[in-house]
Amino acid sequence: MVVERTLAILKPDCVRKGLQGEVLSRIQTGGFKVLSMKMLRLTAVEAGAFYAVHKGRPFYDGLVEFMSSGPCVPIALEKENAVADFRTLIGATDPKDAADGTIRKLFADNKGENIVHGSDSPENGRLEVAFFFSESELV
Ligand code: DAT
Ligand code: MG
Repeated sequence: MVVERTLAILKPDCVRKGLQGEVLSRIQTGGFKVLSMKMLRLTAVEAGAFYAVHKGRPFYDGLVEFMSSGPCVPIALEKENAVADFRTLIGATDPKDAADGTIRKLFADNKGENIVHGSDSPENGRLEVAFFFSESELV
C-alpha cells in the first residue's frame, strides 16, 4: 500500500468541547503519524475557500459560518492508505449514520457540526495539507 497524506481538522465544536486531546489520541492510536499541527481561527473567506467545492450547496453558508466561528486545529497526517483509513476512523458525515466507535458517532452532535474533517482523496489530501502547512512545517 502507498504512503499517503491526509488533512484532519479538529473543528470549532471539537475545540469548544475540549476534545482536542481525546480525538488526537484516537488518531495516534489509529497509527497515523502527525507531520504537523497548529491552532488558528479561519476567516469566513478562508473557510469559504477551503470548502469551495461545496459552493452553491444549501449548507454552504452555514458551513462557512461554523468553520469560522472559533479556533480549529488542522493536523497533517501520514500513513499507508491514510485517506480511506482516516475516513473509517471518523465515520460518516452524519453522526446518526456513523458506525459505532467512530469519532463522529462518539462525539458529534449533528451533520453540520461533526467534530472533525478528513480529506476525501489522496490528491485532495496533498492539496488540503498544503492549504494549511508549508513543506518546511511538515516535520
Ligand atoms: P465530509 O466532511 O464527511 O467529507 P462533505 O465533504 O460532504 O462531508 O461535507 C463537508 C462538510 O459540510 C461536512 O463535514 C458537514 C457539512 N455538510 C455536508 N452536508 C451537509 C448537510 N446536508 N447539512 C449540513 N451540513 C452538511
Ligand atoms: Mg468532504
